[in-house]
Amino acid sequence: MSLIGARVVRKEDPALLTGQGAFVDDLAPTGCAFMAMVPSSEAHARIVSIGTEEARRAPGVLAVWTAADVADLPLVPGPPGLQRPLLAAGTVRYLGEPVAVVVANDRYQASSAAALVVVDYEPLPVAANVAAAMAAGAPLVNPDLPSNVVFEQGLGDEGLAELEACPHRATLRISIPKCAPSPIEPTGCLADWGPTGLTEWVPFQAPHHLRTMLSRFFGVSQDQTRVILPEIGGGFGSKINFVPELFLAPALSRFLQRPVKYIQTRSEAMQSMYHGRGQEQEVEVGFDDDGRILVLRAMVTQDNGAYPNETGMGLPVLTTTMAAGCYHIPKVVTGWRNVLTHTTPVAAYRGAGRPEAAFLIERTIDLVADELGLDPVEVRRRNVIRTFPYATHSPLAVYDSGDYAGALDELMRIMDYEGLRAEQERRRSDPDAPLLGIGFSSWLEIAGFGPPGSLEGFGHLGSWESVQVRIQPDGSAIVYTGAAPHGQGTVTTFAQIAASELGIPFDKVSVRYGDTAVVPQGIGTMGSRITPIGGEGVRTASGKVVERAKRIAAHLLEAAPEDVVLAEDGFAVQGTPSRTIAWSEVAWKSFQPLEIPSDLEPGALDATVFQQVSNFSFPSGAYGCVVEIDRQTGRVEIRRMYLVDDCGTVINPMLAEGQVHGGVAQGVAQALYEQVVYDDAGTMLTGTFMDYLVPSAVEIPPFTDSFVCTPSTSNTLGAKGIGESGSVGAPPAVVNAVVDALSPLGVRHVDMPVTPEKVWRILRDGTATP
Ligand code: MCN
Repeated sequence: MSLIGARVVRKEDPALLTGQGAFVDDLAPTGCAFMAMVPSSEAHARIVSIGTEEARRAPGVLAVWTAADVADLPLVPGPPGLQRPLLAAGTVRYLGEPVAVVVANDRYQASSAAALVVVDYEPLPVAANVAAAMAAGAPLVNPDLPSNVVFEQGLGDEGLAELEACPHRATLRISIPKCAPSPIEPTGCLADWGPTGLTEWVPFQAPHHLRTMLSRFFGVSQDQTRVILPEIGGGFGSKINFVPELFLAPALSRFLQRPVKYIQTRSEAMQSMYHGRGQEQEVEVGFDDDGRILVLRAMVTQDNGAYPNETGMGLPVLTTTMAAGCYHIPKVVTGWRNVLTHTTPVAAYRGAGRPEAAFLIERTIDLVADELGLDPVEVRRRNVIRTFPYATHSPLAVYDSGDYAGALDELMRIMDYEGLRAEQERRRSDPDAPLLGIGFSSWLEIAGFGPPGSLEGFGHLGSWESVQVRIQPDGSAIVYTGAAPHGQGTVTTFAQIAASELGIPFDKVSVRYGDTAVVPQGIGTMGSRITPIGGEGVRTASGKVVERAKRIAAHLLEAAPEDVVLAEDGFAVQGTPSRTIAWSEVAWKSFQPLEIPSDLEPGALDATVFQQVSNFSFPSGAYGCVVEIDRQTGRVEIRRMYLVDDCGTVINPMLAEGQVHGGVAQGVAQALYEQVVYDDAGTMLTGTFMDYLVPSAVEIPPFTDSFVCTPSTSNTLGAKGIGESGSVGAPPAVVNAVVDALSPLGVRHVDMPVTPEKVWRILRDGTATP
């Protein structure tokens, strides 16, 4: 009867496939006005003047606002003391920062008029990267702060003596460039102030938090503030951040007494949608003759862009928390710093700090193997953790369960490692054959954000999720949840869990989310939490409903409650299968006082839980990658990726595989293609998809999938998150394969993205320096 583990097709798809899903841009209420932003054309400059007259006179224009017009409004919600303005006031701090906003009767009038706003800038010195921002005399991004380093936890001397005592030592410097999240739907919103208050339709990952912030921002009660999620075309973390547009549209709607819509263009998304990644890592590692790692010291410097936010500042914390990966390392010392630069703000992007951690430790493992001339798989085997729970160097991370060696064994089984090494040897002696590289990553990440108290400093992340399960009088079930999915199949997953727990057919279970007037409280999507926390909530709430329903069923069947068991779409008396009653009958009778036990109150069969869990979950896996490198052009082609995942109990293997493939696609993209580039003046050189390669199906390699399963001990489902796994595990596997292919040239490290030009230069110069 259980659907846990079944390849059920998605309930979400029929509406999307038949064009009936409504995204925010499909909504067009009567009288809707359109908003366009005027972005800064400078990375750092004093605003001398803003000329708005011509724009105001343009056809259809209803209002043009600059900082002076919003002076009475609060700042955009963010870390206290570090909040950004709605519109740049006096100074712009990154290219693309909103300077003015124009509202007109249609979007073309709005964007044409926005182009007529004339801003006179006096350019100021720019710090476009962390090196420039940390240099002596660097221009301050935030003049109210003493330096561009906003938060820092130094390494000090800790671990140095232990490092000195190690038989072998090595160092590694890694630079991880920024990525643009690039969901298929850029962001947008539609705000409407009506007689009952504000309604905002917005693709957002935490609607209740936005509701709270809107209500505070405008000084109206939560009752008068409603946030509705339309269909969402992907988010990948980028739709969890507060941006000025989400507050400007309601402000303008209130002012104009008309609905106001904003739809970001693709070019605006490249500049304004918060970027991800962006780290400099310095690693020192000490190890013995057998490749056992004894000491790891790592300093992580995070580029936060011009305005820091909670998720962005949390990135180096997550990286350093997970820096030791799945390995038992007796001494781990980590430090981090958040640095402001004159670039687009940086925030969570799929994986958020954990891809960077996996890259750090998995590159380090290969470095150790290289130093000792050992096989990288063998070095992994010698260092992996084998007993659980495992307390790490960080109080945040106590690993719940895992079988890291088992995942490696499974990887060896599916990829014919020995055959590949033999082929590599043959290729190396044939100057005309492409180089072959084989790379691994035994990655591990922290997901299921988070147990109570663990993420208090991270704004709205954690720590519970709301779920209500309600049986309708016709015997169908509705699951209401505060989880706010944006493409990952939550409706199907929750329906599978509820159907399994309630014994109600899958087709008779529906799932509602994403309207704060329908689901009053919730947290949302971040840190692959919906299945381990929200899914657990579905199970808990369903169990409570079953308990109440059993008592009524027992009363109606004239049996003892302990003898009543779930049967197909209803209940039966144990040992007497012919004595049954349907859910519909029990649900209908639950409203009738004379039909239920006298100590029960009449009312719906429902239960609400605010589900908490005892710990994060720690998904892991072993990925293998085989690359071929063209010796003439430097082009890296991935021949195949081998993916072994452990997300504990798999609820829906088809959706889990889809999640892995999507994440791996993003990981491969980061490893080989994607990189946001700024010049020293803070000008973004990768402002369009002509310069920033988001891979298509052609660039995505074939995969071989497999799963191992170590159930999580953090929830009774045994589920770990899998929504970010691929993006965590893929980059080091790909880059390790590239370095493996180039290792005869003395190459020990190549930074991402491994572009053909980079590899071509290495091949041409025959040098280890990329
Ligand atoms: N699943 C499963 N068994 C498990 C865990 C998950 O079958 N043990 C499947 C379920 O189908 C579930 C899905 O995987 O619906 C993802 O579940 P989970 O790992 O709990 O992650 P979340 O639902 O919390 O999703 C968030 C995660 C994050 S943080 C980002 S970013 C992300 C992602 O997932 N962005 C996505 N996946 C995305 N997928 C799409 N299509 N679009 C995005 O923007």
